[in-house]
Amino acid sequence: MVHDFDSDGFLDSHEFRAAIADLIDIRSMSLSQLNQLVESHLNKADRDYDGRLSFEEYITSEFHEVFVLAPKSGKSN
Ligand SMILES: [Ca+2]
Ligand SMILES: [Ca+2]
Repeated sequence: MVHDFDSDGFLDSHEFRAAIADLIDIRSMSLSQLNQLVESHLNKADRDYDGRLSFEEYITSEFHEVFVLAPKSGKSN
């Protein structure tokens, strides 16, 4: 996984946040919005509730599609 910085095979919440920050334009959202986004997507994707995402959770989660579809460089103004 690209964002698995410590190469332990899991995305923890910090790595997951970095993944989101890398894939969508977080400058357009507030910190609380970002925290909410990270938390909600992590909770949805974390199917075994260990607080981190395995590769399987990562690739099968709906946020993976969100990431793929996210207009990273989209500028609204
Ligand atoms: Ca990791
Ligand atoms: Ca998990």
